[in-house]
Amino acid sequence: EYGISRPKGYTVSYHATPEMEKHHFGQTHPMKPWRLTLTKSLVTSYGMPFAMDNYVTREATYEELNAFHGGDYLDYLITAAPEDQPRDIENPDKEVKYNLGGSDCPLFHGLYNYCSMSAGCSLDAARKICSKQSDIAITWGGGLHHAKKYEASGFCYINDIVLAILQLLRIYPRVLYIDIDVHHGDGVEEAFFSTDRVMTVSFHKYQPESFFPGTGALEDNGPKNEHNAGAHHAINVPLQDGITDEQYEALFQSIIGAINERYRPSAIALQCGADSLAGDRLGRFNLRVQGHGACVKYCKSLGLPMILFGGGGYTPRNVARAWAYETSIAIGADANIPETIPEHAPWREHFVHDTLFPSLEQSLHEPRHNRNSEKRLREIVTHVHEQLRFVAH
Ligand code: ZLV
Ligand code: CA
Ligand code: ZN
Repeated sequence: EYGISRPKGYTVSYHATPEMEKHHFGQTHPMKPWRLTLTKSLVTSYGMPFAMDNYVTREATYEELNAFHGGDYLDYLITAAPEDQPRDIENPDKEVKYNLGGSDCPLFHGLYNYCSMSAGCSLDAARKICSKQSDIAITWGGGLHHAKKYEASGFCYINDIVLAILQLLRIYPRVLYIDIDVHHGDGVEEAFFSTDRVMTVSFHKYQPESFFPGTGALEDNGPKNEHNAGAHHAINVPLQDGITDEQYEALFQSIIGAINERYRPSAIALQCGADSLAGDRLGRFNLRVQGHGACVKYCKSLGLPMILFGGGGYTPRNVARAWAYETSIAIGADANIPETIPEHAPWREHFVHDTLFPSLEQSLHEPRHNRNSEKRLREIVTHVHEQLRFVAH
C-alpha cells in the first residue's frame, strides 16, 4: 500500500514480543516498555512487516544469561520480589543488593521475565546474523547497555548487547559496537575492555559530576597497559548539550568511517538509544529523527551484517518515530515512506503532530543552547584518528 516491498538480495528480521511491553517499572519511572508497542504499531501501520521476517521471541534461558552474568546475581534476580525493595523510612539501613531495588532499578512484578525476554530478542537477532539468515536483525527491546556482570545499573538488569556480541564472536573475528544513546555505553565497554576482538564506540553527553553514568572521557581508550590486547579499542566521544544533526552526522561519519577502514570489522552491533533525540525527557541533544536515522543509514552503507538494538528513549512518541524510520532504513524503504503518519494508525492522536519528522520547534518547548564548539569537535576527531594509529591494521 505504501510501495513497501521486500528488499532484493537481503533479509531483515524483526524480533519482538508483546509480552515484554506489559511490564511496568512504576508510575514515575521514565522507562516505559509500552514504547515498544507504539513502535510496532507505527511499523505495522506503514506496512513494513511485509518486507521483513517477523519473529515472536522467547525468554533467554538461565544458561544463556549465565554466559555473561554471575550465577549469584541471576539467582537473586529470579527470587527478588517487589516487597524486598528497601524503603527509606522503614528500613534506612537495608542493603541494596546488586544495586537492585533502588529508584533507578526497581524490583517490579515480572522483572526476571522482562529481562529474559529482552535478552531472548537480542540473542535470536544475533543467531539470525550468525546463520546468515538475516543481513540486518532488529531488536528494539534490547540495547540495555549499563548492566554489569554482577550488577544492575541505569534501568538495565541484563546486558543483552554483551550476550548478543558473545554470539557474534563465535563466527565473526571482529565486532564493532556503536552506541548513539545519549548515555555512555559503560557496561558493554567494560565487558570487552581487554579484547581486541570488539571495538566499542560510544557517543554521549559527558558531564562527570551531573550526568549519568559519569564515565566515557575522550582519553579513556581501554587498558593503559600496551600489552593488554584491549588497549586503544575503546573509543569515547564526549559531547555537550544541544548538538545538532549537522554536527553529529559529520562527527559520526568521520569517526565510524576511519574506524571501519582501520579496524575492518566483520559485523556491527549498533545501539540506537532514542534519548539522543531533541525533546527527550532525559536527553539533552537537538537531534531530529532524520539525524538519528542518518547514523543507521551510514552503518548500513558499510555493507556488513548488523544488529540494531534499542536502548534509552523517554518520550515514547519520538522513540516510535525514530525506530519506525530506522526500520524503514533497514528494509530500504526510507525514500518512499510518507511523512504523514497513516490515517489508520492506532494511537495516531498520541503522536501530537501527524508527521514522522517533527521540527525542532515541534519537539522542544524552548530551544536548547548548543554547547558544542566546532573547535572541540575537531579536537575529538583528531584524538580518535590518533588512537586508531595504534590499532593493528
Ligand atoms: O537510557 O531516576 O542519575 C539505557 C539508558 O542509557 C542517576 N540515574 C542516578 C545516579 C543517582 N541517581 C539518581 C536516582 C534517580 C532515580 C530515578 C529518574 C526518575 C525520574 C526521572 C529521571 C530519573 C533519572 N535517573 C534520570 N537519570 C537517571 C540516571 C539513570 C539513567 C539511565 C539511562 C539508561 C536504557
Ligand atoms: Ca552512547
Ligand atoms: Zn540513555
